[in-house]
Formats: sequence, structure tokens, C-alpha cells
Amino acid sequence: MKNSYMNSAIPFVGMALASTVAATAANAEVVAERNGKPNVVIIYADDMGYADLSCYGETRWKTKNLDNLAENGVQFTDFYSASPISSPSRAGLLTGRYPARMGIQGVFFPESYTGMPQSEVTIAEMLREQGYKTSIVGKWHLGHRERFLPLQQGFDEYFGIPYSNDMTAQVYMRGNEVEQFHIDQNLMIQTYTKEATGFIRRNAGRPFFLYMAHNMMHVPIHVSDRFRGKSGAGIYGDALLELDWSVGEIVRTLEELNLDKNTIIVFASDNGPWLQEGPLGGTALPLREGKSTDYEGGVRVPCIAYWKDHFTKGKNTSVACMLDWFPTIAEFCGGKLPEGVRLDGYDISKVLMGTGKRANQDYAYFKNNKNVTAYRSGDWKIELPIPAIEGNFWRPSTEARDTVLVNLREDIGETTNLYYKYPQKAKEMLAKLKKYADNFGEVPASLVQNNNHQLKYLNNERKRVIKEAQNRGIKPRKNEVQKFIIAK
Ligand SMILES: [Ca+2]
Repeated sequence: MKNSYMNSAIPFVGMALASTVAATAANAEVVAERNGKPNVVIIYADDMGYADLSCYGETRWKTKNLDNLAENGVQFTDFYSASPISSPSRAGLLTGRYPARMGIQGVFFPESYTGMPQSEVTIAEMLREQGYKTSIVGKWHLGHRERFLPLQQGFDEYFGIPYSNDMTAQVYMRGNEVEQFHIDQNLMIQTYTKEATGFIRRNAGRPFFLYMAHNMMHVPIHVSDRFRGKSGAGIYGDALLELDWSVGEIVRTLEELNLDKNTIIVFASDNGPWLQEGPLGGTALPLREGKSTDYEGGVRVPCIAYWKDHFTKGKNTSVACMLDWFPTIAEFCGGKLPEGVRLDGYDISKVLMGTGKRANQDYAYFKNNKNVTAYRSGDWKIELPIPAIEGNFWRPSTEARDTVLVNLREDIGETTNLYYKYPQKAKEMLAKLKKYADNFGEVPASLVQNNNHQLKYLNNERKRVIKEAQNRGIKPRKNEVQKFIIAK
């Protein structure tokens, strides 16, 4: 039943009044009554590996704050991101829809002219309609032209870097404007934490949604002096401990304001670790491979959900995914699902409360954010063939593969192909994948237009012409710059 989680001890009269006022004064500052509506805080890490937290197996350092949430909340062991790369993963989280549905096949760069379509309904839009104050702190990565920025997608406030922290022109934006052109990434986690806790304090008396999207643990890794050397295991561990500290600060602030029983906290990573970066990247072991692949290391991520006195405690082995948060948060917060919009996630509120199961135990892998490349159902996973991929500066090489059948419960590292051992199971899984793909619907062309190599082509062309001229005996001109008159 809708709104069944809301505290009936709180008088009901305020809600009708607040929503009437909200409806008649769309953008006016209306302080909605809480009426038991829980706050929602989503903390998203970038490129954090499945095994980077001590509660997920890391032994070199102890992430005590996240471990504490995991121990007292739901720690998912089989939780999947919507994509093995950044922009599509975020689009999936915020809309409950596979990024393939909106043409987000790659990541946005500072030179991108496109972004997530405005027609998409985000969690922020859904919650704002329910009187929530909404804020994003950190990495947006869904288009940085004004019409694609967070303020145009349901967020009341925005502070952060609008894309990845290795892309050129690192800036802090506030709202739709650049606030700072030269930023110190060493202070980034501290800065984001101050922004996030400030937002919580300013909105303690009303329902709010905070989307805290860290740029860490994406390379280049940065850490403040306070945490440098703290892990004794290199800068990646240091930054991870600082991120864990940040989570602790948010929890502490909620407790201090007596909001901990009123707040759902979700922590997850956007995709698997950047293995090519070696000690500067995370680890997904025992999962196979990492970021950008449809092996488990690419999309199976740490995910912890905590709501004091509401959620069950301990490890949960249910298959679930990032697309589930939209319908699940709608259920907890009394939000409306967008009409005529096909969602890909399932409401997992009963899984979190310990009162029921997810609609199924299936997950579809979209390696290229375009079509289904692998499919999981229960313990089984079928993987379609892929050609070998030669590694480059940002990803390691990947072997070619035939059709692969694995049992993830017995072989978490996807080491043994059971395709020939269990032909009937393979056939059954291929049929499931096909059925899913056939019912997925139309996939639009990619709207992310990066890597068209035009600049590369032009530079190569320039070099070729110069070389050809040199071969004909034409000498390059001497330093003409010196002849310029310098203004005094
Ligand atoms: Ca990422």
C-alpha cells in the first residue's frame, strides 16, 4: 500500500494543505510538512570496486563508517549498476530506465553538446512533486550545457564538477554557473562534505533528497593532508578512507539533528574499478575484470541501504540493481511513477524491509549501453560472444569469448564455461536473453557524439602535409613568433 511506511502518529492534516499550496505555487518556496515522508540520501562513489570496502573483503584498510551502515542495514552481495561506465550508470540510477532507452551509449565529455534528454523524469523530479527539497553535490555527468544541468532535471541546488575529474576544465559549478575555475581536488571530499551537511542542516525541518555523487574514486586520485598516508597502503586507500569519513559525517549530522530514523541512506558505486590504473584503481576480486565490461567486475558493485529501525540487517543475496531505486523510493516516499514511461527497475521495498522478494532474480547486462550482451537469471548467467578487445590507455585487453554459461553462485569469478556441460540450461538461458531483448523495445541512435576522431584526423593530416613538403625540400619557417610586436 502506498505511504504505508509513513508515521501515522504525525497529524495527517498538514499534507493536504501543503500539497495544495505546492500545486498552486509551483516554484515558490513552500516548506512541506514531513508527514512521515523519509528523507533520501544517495551516496554514489565513482569507480569504486566491489572489494574496496572492508565489509566487502578489503583487508588493507578498514572503512568503519560504511561497515557500520552495512552491519546495521542491508548489504547487497549481488547488486548491479545499470552500466559499466559513468554517464549511463547515472542516467539509470536517476530514472529507473536503462540508458539504452535514451541513447546514452557513452560518457559525456566537456566538448559534448548533448546530455540526458529533459523529457526523462528523475528521482529528484518525482520527489520534488512530493514537497521534497532536492540537491546534488558532486559529479553530474549527464550533460553540462545549461539545459541538461541538474537544475533543469528536478534539483533545487547543485554544487560540483559537472563531469569526471580527469576531464579538462575542472570547475566547480553552483546552480547553472561556474563558481570556481581553479579548484584543488585534494580538498574535494572535504568541500563536498561541507556542502552536503550544510544542505541537510538547512533543510532539517522538511523532507529532502540529497544526491551526493563523489568524483572519487576516479583517477586522478586526490586526498587531503588530513588523510594522506592514513591507510598505509597508498593514495587510493587514503582517499577511500576520506570518502568513508565523509559518509560518517553525513550519518553523524543526521543523528545530531534527530533525522536518522527519518532518513533512507543508499550507498553504491557507479561501476566497477579502473583496473588499468593499477594501484590508483580499485579492485573487484574475486569478480572477473572491471569497468567497461559485462563481466561481474564491470557492473556488480558494493551497495548498502540503511534506514534505522526500518530495514533488515545483514547481507542480502537477492539480485537487485540500480534501476530499482526509482520505483522503490517512490514506494517509500509516496511518489508517483511517471505515466506512459517504461521503467526497467522493480520495487525492492519488501526486500529491504524483509517482508518479501524482488519480482524476479534477473538482470540484463548492456555492455555497450545499446543491446543486451549477457543475462542473469537466478544463479545462472549467459554471455554472448565478443571479439577480443585490444587494451589502450584506459582499459586492459579483453580476450575474445564464445557463448559462455556460468553458475555465479558456484563460480563467482566466471572462470569455467559450462556451455557444453549443460546444453539444456544454456539453451534455456539463451531463450531468456532473447525474450528479454525482443521485448525491450526500440533503441534510439546514440546521442553521445564523442570520439569522432576529427581532431586526430586533422592533426595527422597536418603532419602528413608538413612531411610531404619537407620531402620536396621546403624548409619550415623559423620562429616567426619573435617578430611579433609586443604591446607595452
Ligand atoms: Ca565511473
